[in-house]
Amino acid sequence: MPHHAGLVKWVQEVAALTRPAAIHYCDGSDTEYETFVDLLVESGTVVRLNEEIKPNSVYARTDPDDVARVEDSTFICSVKENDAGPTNNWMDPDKMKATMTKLYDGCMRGRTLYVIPFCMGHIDAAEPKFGVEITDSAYVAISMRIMTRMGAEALAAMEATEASFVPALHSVGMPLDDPTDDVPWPCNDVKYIVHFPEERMIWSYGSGYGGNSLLGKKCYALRIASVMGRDEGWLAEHMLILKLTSPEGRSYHVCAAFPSACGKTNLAMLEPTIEGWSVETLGDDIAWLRFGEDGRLYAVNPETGLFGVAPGTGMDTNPNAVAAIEGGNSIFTNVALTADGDVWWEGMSRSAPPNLTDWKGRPWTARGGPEGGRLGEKAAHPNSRFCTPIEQTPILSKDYNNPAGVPVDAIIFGGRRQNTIPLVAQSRSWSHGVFMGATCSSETTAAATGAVGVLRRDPMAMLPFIGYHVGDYLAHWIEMGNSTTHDKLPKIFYVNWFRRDADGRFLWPGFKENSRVLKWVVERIEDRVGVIDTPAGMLPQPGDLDVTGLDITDADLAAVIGYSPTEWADELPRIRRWLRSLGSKVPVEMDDELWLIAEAMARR
Ligand code: GTP
Ligand code: SPV
Ligand code: MN
Repeated sequence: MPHHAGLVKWVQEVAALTRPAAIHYCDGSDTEYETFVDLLVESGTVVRLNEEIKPNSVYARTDPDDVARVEDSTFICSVKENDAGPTNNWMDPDKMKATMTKLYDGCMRGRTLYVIPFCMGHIDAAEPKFGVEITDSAYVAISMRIMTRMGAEALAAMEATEASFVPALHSVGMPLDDPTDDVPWPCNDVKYIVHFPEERMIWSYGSGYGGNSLLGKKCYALRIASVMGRDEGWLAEHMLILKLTSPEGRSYHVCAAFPSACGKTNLAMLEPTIEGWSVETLGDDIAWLRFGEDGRLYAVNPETGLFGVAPGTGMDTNPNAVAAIEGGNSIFTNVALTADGDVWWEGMSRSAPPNLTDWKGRPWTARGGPEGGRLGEKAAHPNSRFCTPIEQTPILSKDYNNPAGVPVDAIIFGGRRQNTIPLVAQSRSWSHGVFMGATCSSETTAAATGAVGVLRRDPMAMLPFIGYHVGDYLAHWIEMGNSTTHDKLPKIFYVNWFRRDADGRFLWPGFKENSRVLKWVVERIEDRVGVIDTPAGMLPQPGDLDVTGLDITDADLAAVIGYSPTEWADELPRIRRWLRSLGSKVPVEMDDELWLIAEAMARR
C-alpha cells in the first residue's frame, strides 16, 4: 500500500464509484508483466507470439469498432468555453462530470482496478511530470509499461516529496456481473476522452485503444502538457526528435511535426542514402521543448516506447524500426498473424506469407482476401500498431536519456498534400515559420476514426491535441520566439513528401531519400546555399538539392520542389478563411504574414 496520501485517497474514491472486484498497485516488474499476460491470454485479449521469432511479445485484436482515436468524442472541458476554442469539443466541466460519473458508477464490477504510477519525461528531471492512471484494462497496463516510466520507481519518486500528479481515470466501460460473459476486447459504444485542463485531470471511458486509453500519451503529454507549457513557458508538441551528423562530423538536432500517420516514426529512424550522413533517434511522436540557461531551445522525448503504424514498415522503408521490433518485448495490435505465431502486415515483405489470419481473425490469402470478406481487404488494419521499447532502436542517440534534452537547430512542419506545398521550404522568420506551422494542412488518415483523405488544416500537426484555444496556442508560439535572441532560435522549415502528379503517383520517393532534404536544411543552417524567395517560402535553388544517384526526372524534380502560382491562387483564400474562422485570439502576426504573401503573389 503506497503512503502517498493524495494517491490513496483518490484510489479509494474511484474504487467506491466504480466498484471493482480487486485493486492492484502496479510495480512494473517482470513478474507482474507475466501475470498480466497470463490473464490477458486467459480472457482471449492477446495470444503469445512464437518465442523463437518474437520473444516476450503478444498479439491483440481489438473490437472492429475500437481501432483508432475518436476525435468526435474527445473534449476539452475548460471552465470557460472560450478557453477550449473553436477547434475542440467542449462541455461544461460540471455537466461532463455528472454525465461521466453516471457512466463510471459500477463500471468496474467484476474487474480489477489497476493503479499505474508513471512519469512523463525523466524521473530525475528538474520538475518531473508525474501521473497516475487508474484502468480496468491489463492491456493498458502492459502497454503503459512500454510507453512510460511506470511502476515502483515512479511511485517512490512521487512519494519522496508527496508530489502532485495528473489523475488519469480510464475504464473500458464494460462491467462483468458474470465472469464467463467477458469478451476478448471489452469496450463500449459510448466513448468519452475528456480533459479538465484547469484541474490537470483526464477521464476516459469506453475505448481500449491507443491514444484513447494510454493516457500518458496524447491526453497527458500533449493535451494537458500543452496547457502546462502555456502556463509555464514551454511547448508540448507532436514532434519526432532526431540527431543528424554530417560527413564533417558536425551534429544537428531536428524536431519535426507531421500529423498522425504522416511520417514521424519513419523520419525519426531514417537511414540516409547520401554518403557520410547519419541519423540517430531521440523520439518519434512527442517532444517537450524548453529554453535552456543558454537561451537555446531544448527537446526531450517524454515517452519510452514507439507506438508505430505497422503497415508500410519494412526493411526497405524503415530497417531500424524492423530491428527494434525483432528485439521482441512488444505488443502488436490489429496486424495479421502467421501460421507459425509471428506477425505480418502490408509492406513488411513484398509477398504475404501463406495461411495468414487477418486482423478480424479470418483466414486470409493474398489472392482471395479474407474468408467471407471483400476481395482486396487488407490483412492488417491501416491503423494497426507495434508497441516497442524505444531502447531497442539500434540507432538510439546516447542523449535519449539526458533529462536536459538536446538543443534544437531546426523545426520542420509537414503534412500530406497532393499539391500546392513544395517538397521543402524555409521560413523567412520565426513568425513566418509559425505561420507555416499554423496553416499546415493534411489529408486525414486512418489514425483517427472518420473519413480518410479529407483535406483539413492541422496547425503544427496539433489540431486534435491542443488542450486550449488555438488562437492562444499560436500566440504562445509567437511569444516563445520573443523569449530569446533571434540567432538562438531554431530555423523553421515546411516539407511535403506527398506531392503527386496528375495520375496520383508520388513525385518524390520519400522515406530514406528524405535525407536529401535534411542535408539541404543543414546547408541552410550553415548558410552554404542560397534560396529562391517565393510566396510558398524560401525554396532550394536549382541544383542545390542533392539528387546524386536518385532516379528522378528533371521534370518531376522541378514539379516537386517548385512553386505553383495557380495552386497558391487557390490556397491563399482557403488559408484566409480558415484563419478567420478561428476568431480574434489569433495573433496579429498571422495576418501580417498572410498580407506579405498576398503582396508577393500580386507582385509576381
Ligand atoms: P503517428 O504514430 O500516427 O503519429 O504517425 P507517424 O507520423 O509516426 O507516421 P509513420 O512514420 O508511422 O508513417 C505513416 C505512414 O506514412 C506509413 O504508412 C508510411 O509508410 C508512410 N510514409 C512515411 N514516410 C513517407 C514518405 O516519405 N513518403 C511516402 N509516400 N509515405 C511515407
Ligand atoms: C497518433 O494518432 O498521432 C498516434 C497514435 O500517435 S495514438 O496513440 O492512437 O494517438
Ligand atoms: Mn502521433
